[in-house]
Amino acid sequence: MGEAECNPGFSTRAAPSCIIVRVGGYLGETRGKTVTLAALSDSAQAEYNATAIDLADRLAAARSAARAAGFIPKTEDQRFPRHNRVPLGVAREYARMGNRPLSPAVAALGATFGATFEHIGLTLGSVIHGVTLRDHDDAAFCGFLRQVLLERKVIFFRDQHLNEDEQVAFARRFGNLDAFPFATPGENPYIAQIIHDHNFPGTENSWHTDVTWMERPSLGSVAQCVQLPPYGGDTLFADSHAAFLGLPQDLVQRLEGVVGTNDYRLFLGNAEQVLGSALLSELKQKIPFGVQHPLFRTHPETGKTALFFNSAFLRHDSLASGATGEPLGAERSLSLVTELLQQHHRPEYICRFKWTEGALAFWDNRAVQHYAASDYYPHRRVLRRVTISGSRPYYAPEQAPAVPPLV
Ligand SMILES: O=C(O)CCC(=O)C(=O)O
Ligand SMILES: [Fe+2]
Repeated sequence: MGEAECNPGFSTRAAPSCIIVRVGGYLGETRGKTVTLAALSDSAQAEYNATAIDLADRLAAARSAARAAGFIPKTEDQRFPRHNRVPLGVAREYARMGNRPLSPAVAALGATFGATFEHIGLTLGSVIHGVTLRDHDDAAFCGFLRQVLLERKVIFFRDQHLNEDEQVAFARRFGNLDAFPFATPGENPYIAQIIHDHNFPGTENSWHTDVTWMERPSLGSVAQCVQLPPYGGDTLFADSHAAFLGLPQDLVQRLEGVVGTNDYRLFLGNAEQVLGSALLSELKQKIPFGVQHPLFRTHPETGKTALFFNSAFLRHDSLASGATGEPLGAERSLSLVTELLQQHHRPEYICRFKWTEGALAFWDNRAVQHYAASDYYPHRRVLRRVTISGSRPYYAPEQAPAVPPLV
């Protein structure tokens, strides 16, 4: 019998080991046996709704009477209960930003260049409209972009369509560049091509900050979309400062001063067969294989602490005390990393950028993690990336600007 022939509000779907019975929008499920859920009669449903409506009115009246008598949550702990610190992380970071997405001084500076801002997240991510990057190579404009990047952590531009050399020249205005040994270079050797299709599905779909296998991981990356899949292919960015501020207090204590070892094993795969052992050993000789970084990183320009790791490059069993070098041991290390990996993916920390061809993203690797949604297979997606040289990560909590009391 098809659903159309059933009683309205009651339908059954049978699968070999599972019977699902739907009653008035409620889905009951059991495995391996048939259940029957009786729909409420019309009169019982009406009686239930009358009771619920009456209760809703009385509860709302009681709450507003309590508010009038001064019972409103006042402390941080009352507003943000300990079991749910994620919104608190965002609120604290936003408070530290002055409870506005961008400082008036930087917004005013932007206006002098004809820039307008579309903020796509509360604490991170702004599309800067009204500027054509190839027209600007002056220090004042780059200083402005640097300020916006420091405040917004990741910035975007649409319809730039820079060629390889122009993209490299743009990135170079913000520092030296790191060539990338593990991707196919473009015609310009500072371009890393990120190409995915039916033979090579997207692989950057894990939360990470770039190139933590380097002793001095890149300051930031500048990526431009060259070819879009028909659907999907967005890149998500998560605020590593808010993620730090939203950590449960006991996890902060357990991670304080902890370092982890990062390496580029991900890129080696079946390297012995593909590269040959001579090239492989030359590679490991020239690029250190296994470098330690702190999990809490001080941003060298803002002083803010970030939760800093790359889930793919960090050796999950490698955590150690930064002070003594003593390993935490595999079991403790793995369990801490399991907790770490749950932080950045909370939607509250995230903004999501929908690419258009010719759009450009510039992210601060010291302030955000990113995740390229691999949701467009078998279609082709092409990005070009340039990375700007960074500095050795360190942790100096005394440099962190204070978080003001929440309003
Ligand atoms: O493909 C993307 O959106 C970003 C890939 C990535 O992780 C990177 O370029 O660092
Ligand atoms: Fe990346």
